[in-house]
Amino acid sequence: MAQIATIKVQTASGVKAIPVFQPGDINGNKVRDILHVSTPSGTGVIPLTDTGDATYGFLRVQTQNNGVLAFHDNNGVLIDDFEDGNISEYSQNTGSFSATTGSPVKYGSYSLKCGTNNERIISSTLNYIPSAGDTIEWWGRGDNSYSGLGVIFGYQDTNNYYQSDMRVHSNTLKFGVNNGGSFTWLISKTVSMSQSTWYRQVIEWGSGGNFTITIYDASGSAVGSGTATDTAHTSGSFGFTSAPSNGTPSLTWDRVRVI
Ligand SMILES: [Ca+2]
Ligand SMILES: [Ca+2]
Repeated sequence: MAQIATIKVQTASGVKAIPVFQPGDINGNKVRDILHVSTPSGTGVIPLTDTGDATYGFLRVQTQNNGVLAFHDNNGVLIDDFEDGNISEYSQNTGSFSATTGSPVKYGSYSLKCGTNNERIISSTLNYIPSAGDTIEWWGRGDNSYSGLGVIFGYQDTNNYYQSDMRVHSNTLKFGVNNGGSFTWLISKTVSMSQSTWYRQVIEWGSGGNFTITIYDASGSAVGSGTATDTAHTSGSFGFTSAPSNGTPSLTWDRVRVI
């Protein structure tokens, strides 16, 4: 049984290197491979539960006591890339959103699309749900003059959540909080964005409630950013929203992850 890889795991006491041994594949409905790893008490078995994850350089591990855990590496942890071609994990205005093939797509074969303004979908069952202390990255673009799009996180209910938008139609970076039904924009900043162009928004959600939100173009250059402080929410569901507009938008999201 030869060692085939080393998994580096960020633990509370630093990065731990786990040697990985692969005796062979076991093809089942969910478990494709089984890795044998050395543990303090002998050799343990780790079944890998999602073959698609390897594409993005991270690992989901089914553990005995803690459910499925997602392990970081330098490529981050996937929240959703829509490559399963469905939005069955989401609820609320699902009829207005779809995970489909066809341009535009930033990564893989599928992207999330919406052609209705002021709608949203929310999920608590994605591969990873971000919380305070995480940095969220998502790609988005608008393809006509009514197009503003965003993400929702820390969502408890319709009256309690954070929302961070790239409003291409109004060249605005907007970040706000709904706290007990009272919505406040904490960042509202002019950022020049073009239609039919991919942008990446990075949301640094500090564990103490300090937010830094930056929009980058596809070449990696920052085109605008803003900061805010708010501690109303520290965890909750994740989702996507279309901004209010006075026409029919053309919106696309792709790969969302924690980096
Ligand atoms: Ca899905
Ligand atoms: Ca995709």
